[in-house]
Amino acid sequence: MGSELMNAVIDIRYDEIAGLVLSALKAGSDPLDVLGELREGLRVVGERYQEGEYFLSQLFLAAETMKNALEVLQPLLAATDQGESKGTIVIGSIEGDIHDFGKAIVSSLLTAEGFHIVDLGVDVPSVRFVEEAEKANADVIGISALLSTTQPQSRDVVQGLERRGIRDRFRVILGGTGVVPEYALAQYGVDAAVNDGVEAVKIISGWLEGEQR
Ligand code: B12
Repeated sequence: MGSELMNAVIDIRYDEIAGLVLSALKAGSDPLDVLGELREGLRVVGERYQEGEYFLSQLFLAAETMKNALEVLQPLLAATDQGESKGTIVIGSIEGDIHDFGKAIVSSLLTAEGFHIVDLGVDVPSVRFVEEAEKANADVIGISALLSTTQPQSRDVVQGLERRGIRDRFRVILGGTGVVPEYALAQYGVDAAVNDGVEAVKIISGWLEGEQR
């Protein structure tokens, strides 16, 4: 049996969700646990959509529900003392992909850890990741891709860096629900691949706090 928050997402209670998130937080729930429950709800919605039990309209309303929840939750995830930046991360959802909740969440978590985020938005061509990373003198390129059809484009980003002879200047991390880390590492030439934002923060912090390539 899932939690009330998870069920509220599954039942697409988009008008109640903000209040439920607020109550959970007021009752002392950790924002990351709240996020976990919301994600679990979305995972079930995705499954039901895949199995034909939910229609596309319900996928959209579930997204609306998540948006309402994030309005309350996201500022807490991003809370930071705004000290000195620990490094710059250029992030975006790759071309053909408009999923952006995961990108928004991981950006908030990284901001909270003291990283500077350059958000390129959604549907971003691979070449733009390369250009913007160079322009921002970034340390890390973060690619969000939730579709099995869009994930392979992370290879194009890596190859774009190689063609310009600047592969060594950047770490590349692919993220998104459905990303299979071992497969992505073997196939796309990225430095890391994750399907969890907290894990991503650990990896990036490890890279930028001392470790040298
Ligand atoms: C919400 C949603 C939508 C919304 C997106 C709204 C929005 N603004 O983001 C809408 C309705 C628009 C949508 C559309 C579609 N969707 Co959709 N969607 C989902 C759903 C239900 C939830 C995704 C989500 O937001 N999860 C919550 C976030 C917080 O979790 P997350 O993305 O995993 O992110 C975390 C980590 O992965 C990581 N992370 C994420 N990005 C990054 C990036 C970096 C750099 C790093 C380090 C980490 C990181 O950190 C995050 C925090 O922990 C998933 C189901 C699922 N299993 O998740 C399907 C799902 C992803 N969608 C799917 C599909 C098929 C589609 C459509 C093709 C449907 C259609 N026929 O039109 C379209 C494609 C649109 C497009 N071109 O992109 C499939 C993909 C199947 C596949 N393997 O390819 C899924 C898996 C559903 C399913 N089971 O069938 N979708």
